[in-house]
Amino acid sequence: MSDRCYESLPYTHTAYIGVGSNIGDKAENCRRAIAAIDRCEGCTVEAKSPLYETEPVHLECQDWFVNCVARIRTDLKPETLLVRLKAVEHGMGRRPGGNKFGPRTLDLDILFYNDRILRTRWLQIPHPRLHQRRFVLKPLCNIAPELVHPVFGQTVQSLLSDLRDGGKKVILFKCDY
Ligand code: PH2
Ligand code: MG
Ligand code: MG
Repeated sequence: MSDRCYESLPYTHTAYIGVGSNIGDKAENCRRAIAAIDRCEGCTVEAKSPLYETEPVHLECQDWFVNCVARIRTDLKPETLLVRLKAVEHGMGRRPGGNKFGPRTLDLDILFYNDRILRTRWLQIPHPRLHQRRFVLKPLCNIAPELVHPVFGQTVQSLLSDLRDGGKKVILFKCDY
């Protein structure tokens, strides 16, 4: 991550990945996931936010999550990146099925891919709910406050300050991991 020479890397795209876990050693799952993404061919992790302990949303009767966000540089097209991220999830014990919003060892979501807008059955970029989620906007703000959402034309910082979610709890947990 830190000892690479970015100047010489051919990676041309910038993507933001949401990372979450609420089963097992949640912080360790997030740390290992980011390391695994960095090892994927065609991807390098350029920045990662602190880890946050976050109150569950959408399905509230489940354990709290640990969440963070990573910025990557990549040569992979979005569909291929999604396949790689699914493989990382699978490698960390995630299995298909289960509640869409329910407990998971690892969840990796593409939040942004350059300023691309993509809406297919399999993949929606920007992530369709990111602007409603404090557990995404808060860590995103740590690494990219000025990033503009290509659909809403608002910065991440402004989306966070406009957010009316009843004050869902997002608590700083760890900066170094
Ligand atoms: N992921 C969900 C549903 N709810 N809540 C929090 N706090 N963090 C998450 O990552 C999360 C969630 C489904 O992807
Ligand atoms: Mg998700
Ligand atoms: Mg997901």
